[in-house]
Amino acid sequence: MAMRAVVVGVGSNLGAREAAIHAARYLLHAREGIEVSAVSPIYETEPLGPPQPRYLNAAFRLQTEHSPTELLSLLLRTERRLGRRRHADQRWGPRSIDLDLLWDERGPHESPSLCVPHRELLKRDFALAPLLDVAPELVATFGQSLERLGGAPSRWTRDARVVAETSRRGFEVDVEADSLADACALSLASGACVGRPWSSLHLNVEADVEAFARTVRDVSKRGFSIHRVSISHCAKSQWGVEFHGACMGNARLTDVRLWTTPASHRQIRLRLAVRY
Ligand code: A4P
Ligand code: MG
Repeated sequence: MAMRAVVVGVGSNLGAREAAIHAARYLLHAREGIEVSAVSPIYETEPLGPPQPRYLNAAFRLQTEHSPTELLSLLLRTERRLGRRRHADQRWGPRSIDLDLLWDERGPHESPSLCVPHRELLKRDFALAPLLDVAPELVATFGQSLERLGGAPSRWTRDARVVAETSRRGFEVDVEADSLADACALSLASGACVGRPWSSLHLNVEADVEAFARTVRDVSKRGFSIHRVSISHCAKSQWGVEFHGACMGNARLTDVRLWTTPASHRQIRLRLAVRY
């Protein structure tokens, strides 16, 4: 199937919202057959629906060869990997990440599980504004609907509340990673994108530190360069892994530690320190 453009709407109002948006971008970009070609600004918006925290909303433009239904299952899987748990009784309730297929260059799609363009699109400024940022060719089609809703919501700025989510101890993203390399790259991507000194990641994967050291090579294939890796056996049968000198943009990874605890060898915790 030939590549075409689609736009995915992103929303988050629980946890480290901005990190979740960047992590979603990374996870989608890392899939075969998907390239994230544009990312809108991030808007902070008033919640629609029951009382709940404010949202961060954005949109990704993708070049993809996947069918709409394949894309929907990829989006749902990506939401699960970022800790989204659905509650059947909670329509429009708070969520760590929401990924909706807003628009498809190939035209409308209607099936029991998927409707594109998204059914609520024309009623939502928080979806329309970022959509038009990444698909300006749609201004003629959807611009008037956005004006009717009062225009674009005010641009998000790094306000105190957002900083509080991610400063001091850093932020946490709960991820089910397919591999440690994936988890590490993901953590780097989300940490480096938001410019925070620390990110920490809880993994539910079966792995040991030797396997981790081997997969570090895979991490470097994803655009990070790593110069030195060392593994040490810490007290109380805890393992530590450190590596130094990974780069992403102007970020310099200065320290990485990975450890398992004797109580739960399946729980692996990864903490990364990134300096700017
Ligand atoms: N589905 C059908 N069409 C689509 C599509 N185009 N994209 C089906 C994605 N999914 C689509 O999704 C339920 C099912 O919709 C999917 O499994 C798929 O088969 P969901 O995200 O679990 O649904 P939900 O959240 O319970 O309800 P709904 O109506 O989809 O919620 P929305 O539309 O996602 O809205 N306020 C602000 N400011 N910003 C927001 O982003 N988001 C919501 C949730 C509420 N309030 C908000 C925001
Ligand atoms: Mg949704």
